[in-house]
Formats: sequence, structure tokens, C-alpha cells
Amino acid sequence: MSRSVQGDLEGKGLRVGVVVACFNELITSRLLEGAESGLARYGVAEDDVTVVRVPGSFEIPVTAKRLAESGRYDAVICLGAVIRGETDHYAHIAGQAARGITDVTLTTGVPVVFGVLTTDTVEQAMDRAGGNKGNSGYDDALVAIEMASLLRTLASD
Ligand code: INI
Repeated sequence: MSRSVQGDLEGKGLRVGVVVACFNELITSRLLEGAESGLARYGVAEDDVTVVRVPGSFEIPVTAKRLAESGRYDAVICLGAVIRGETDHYAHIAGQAARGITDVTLTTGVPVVFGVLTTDTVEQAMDRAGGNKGNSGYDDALVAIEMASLLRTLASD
């Protein structure tokens, strides 16, 4: 019979870094509220959460890398909002943020959650930042906890 391995949602004792972009702050502050609420709901202590603010989503990867390499965090959550209608270089910023975050998680082995919204309009982003489509920051917190648990389980497997 096959063996199943899955992370759990026990956040107690986990240390989590959150990197949040200030660009589109109206949206990212709501994502942060959602993430903090999700972490608290699943037992992560407030003192075990470090929030680092960066200018924009482009600056997220280098900052997430620093946190992930420090050995002080079980997971890192990256929050940003890149909106197509407001920039010509949407594709570059969104693409580099995604690529950079992927690099960080693969090179460090620390779970790094991609919580950067990429939408066509501000309204679509607001819908996902506490509006009628929920708060993706909250969901990102659960992913961080589950992945920290999963990778810890696999490490001792
Ligand atoms: N940064 C974002 O996080 N979202 C955006 O929509 C955005 N726009 O529209 O340009 C944005 N730009 C700033 C960028 O992330 C960097 O801070 C800047 O290019 C300096 O490196």
C-alpha cells in the first residue's frame, strides 16, 4: 500500500518571515492583514513573525533570499500586487518576482510562498485582498505553515 505524506496546519513554534511590497500599499496592507490573521489562527505566535517592508515587488526576491538564508525562518511569505493597467513593465516585474521567488525557494530549500497578486485591474486585486474573492494573504499563511510542516517531515523521513 502506498504511504501518504502531507504537512499539517500546526503553526505553534514556527518562525515566519513576511516580505511585503509597499507599492500598491492599499492592497498589500490588506494581504498582510490576511496573512497575519491566518498565521495567528493556526497558532503562530506574534513574536515569531517578522514583517519586512520593501519598495516594490521587484525587491521581494533579494529580501526573501536574505531571510531564507538566515536560518531563522521556517517559511517566508512574499506579498505584493502587480497591476497590468498601471505599468508598461508589468510583465517584467511580475515575471522577475515569480522567477526570483522560485529561485530562492529552490536554492535554499526553505518554503517561500508566492503571494504576489498579478491582475489586470485594481478592482480585481481588491477582490482578492479581503473583497468578494477572500483574502489570498490568509491562504498564503496556511500554505506557509503546511509547507514548513511538510518539508520538516520529509527531512526526518
Ligand atoms: N511594483 C509593484 O509591486 N507593483 C506594481 O504594479 C509596480 N508598477 O506598477 O510599476 C511596481 N513597480 C515598482 C517595482 O516593483 C520596483 O520597486 C521598481 O522598479 C524599482 O526597482
